[in-house]
Amino acid sequence: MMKKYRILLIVVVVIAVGMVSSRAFTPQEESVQAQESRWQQIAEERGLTEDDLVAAAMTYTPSGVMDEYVMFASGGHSGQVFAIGLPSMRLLRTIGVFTPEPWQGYGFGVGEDVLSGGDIDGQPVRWGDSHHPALSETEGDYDGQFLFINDKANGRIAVIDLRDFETKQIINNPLYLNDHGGAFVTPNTEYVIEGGQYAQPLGDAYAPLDEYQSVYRGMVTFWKFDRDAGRIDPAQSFAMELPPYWQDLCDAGKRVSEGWVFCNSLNTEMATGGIEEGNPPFEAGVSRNTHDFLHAINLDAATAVFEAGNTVEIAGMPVITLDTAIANNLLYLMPESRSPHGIDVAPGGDYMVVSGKLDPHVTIYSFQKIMDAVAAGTSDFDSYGVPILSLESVMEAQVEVGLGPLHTQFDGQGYAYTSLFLDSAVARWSMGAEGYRPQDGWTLQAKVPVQYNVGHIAVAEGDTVSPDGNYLVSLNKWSIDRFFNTGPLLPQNLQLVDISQGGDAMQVIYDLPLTAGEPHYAQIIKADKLQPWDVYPEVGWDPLTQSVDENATQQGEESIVRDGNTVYINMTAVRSHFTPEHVDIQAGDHVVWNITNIERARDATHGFSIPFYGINLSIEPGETVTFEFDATRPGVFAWYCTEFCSALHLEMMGYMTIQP
Ligand code: K7E
Ligand code: CUA
Repeated sequence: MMKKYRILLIVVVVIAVGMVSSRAFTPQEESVQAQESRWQQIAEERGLTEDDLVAAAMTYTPSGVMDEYVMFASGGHSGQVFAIGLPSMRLLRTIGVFTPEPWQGYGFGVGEDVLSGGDIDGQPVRWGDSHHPALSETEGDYDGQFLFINDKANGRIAVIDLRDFETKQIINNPLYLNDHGGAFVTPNTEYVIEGGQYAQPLGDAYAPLDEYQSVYRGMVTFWKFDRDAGRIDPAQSFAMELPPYWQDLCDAGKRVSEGWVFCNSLNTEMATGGIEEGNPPFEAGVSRNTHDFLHAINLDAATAVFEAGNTVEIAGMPVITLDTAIANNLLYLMPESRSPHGIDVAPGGDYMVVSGKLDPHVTIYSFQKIMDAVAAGTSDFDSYGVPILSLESVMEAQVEVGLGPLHTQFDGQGYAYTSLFLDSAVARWSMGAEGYRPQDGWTLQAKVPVQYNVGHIAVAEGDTVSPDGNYLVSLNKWSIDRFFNTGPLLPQNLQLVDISQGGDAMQVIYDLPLTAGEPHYAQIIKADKLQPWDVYPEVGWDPLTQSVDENATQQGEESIVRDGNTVYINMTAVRSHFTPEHVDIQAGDHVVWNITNIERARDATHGFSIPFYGINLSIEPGETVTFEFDATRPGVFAWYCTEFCSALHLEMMGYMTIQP
């Protein structure tokens, strides 16, 4: 398809140029020529190259045409998630996750049940650093049902239901106040993995920094996902204590390595900083050793240990202690290049790729060799007694890719792609193993410059058992000179790269500035795997339970009922009125207000806002919402619908009067 467009374009350009001849044209030919001339004229006026025209043709999506892929990008410290269409790179949807979001009415009257799930010791935390999104998987392939994402800043995990693209659950990890190695799912989404990052005493306890080696610990948590309930089930979840290295990213084994989990780490030096006390600063202290440790965790065996009750409880969370993990052969360490970043399991589950930020290579580990080394045993242990497998025994290959390698993804042609932060480039290299590209060996194939400072990359379905390839998105931290200057705070730049052609052909074909937090990582799913609802299945739908709320107000049943100081308002919304239109109450009343949008038409969303009381709702067709507040301030409050829903939308309002 893409190849066809490219050829077509070149043909059109050639024809247009060829038309500069003197023979007389029929009127039909003249009209075609006028069209083509216009096209060529624009290209000339704007100084577009042939590559530019190819890029335009690959990404331009005519009105009404749908995108082939949907990318879910984290919103960084905006605490949100973005759904972006590919190849058009159009922003399709913002999803409020850790942060109240007014357009969706999330956290302004409703949504508090979800947001408060992430409270920490009763303390509301209303922002997050949404970091690594993870689509739910079935047999290692995205199934389009759920999306998980971690909050790096506060150590939390959220669950988004992709039937309505809404956040259903936020769960706080009681062991830790930060995380990084999450969210990643096991191949059938039995577990959502949340690894820690900055070591601390487990259970959010206090200990001075000079007790770092004895009391501070790393951890990884395995949150059990209940697919039917669409929720993480904390009662079935457990964690594992790890040495106080800074576990960084994790990835679940798949296919041959299913049942194992891999986490890389930095700061095996166990540096605690303190430049003000004459210690090496963190950035030097954590990079003194030539190697850090890749962790291999036998999750299947760990689950058996958990189910046997061989855990201790810390802050309510069952934890497999480090000693238990060692005694049950659950944990192995392998050297990896210093200050590594990224651990990515290849589609076959047979190889693990680790980048060393300060090493121009990626290192490829063989799962079979790891298993052989485990079976052979080792006499090398770290200071906590965790067995260390030698690098020679588990390494398959190293490929020199460039400066500052971070993250790797895969395509369906046996290539791997690694982001190069310092080079501001993406490298394509061949995987020289059976099932990939044995004919090419483990070699660098090509690099494409990106603008600038790329962190993660995402290939279409590029971390599943069957990557699509075709497109790669480079999530760049800096945009510098790519866009009109809007002041010193600049957007991040997401660049779409065409990787459909093999060999050394890779081309940046679109730049998307995003102005909300740091869109840190993304996953790209084939659009037809998503089955979102057009409207809620039935009138009176509660999106939190994904079922009809029996207390929902149905048409003809609208009412205002007083019970002592509590006033129940049962309202419907339909173009272009709310029923009832008057609410007269007393100061001091407690108000329980239910509104059902009884529409069945697509896109017939109604908003609802009350001034002063901070109420702002988005009520989608079929949805019912209930919110409560105390009528503390008397006065006249005009509510109105905030969605321009019809010609008489302005009239879609009502009065709440509160008598002193
Ligand atoms: Cu996803 Cu640095 Cu947080 Cu890479 S990690 S950029
Ligand atoms: Cu409903 Cu405007």
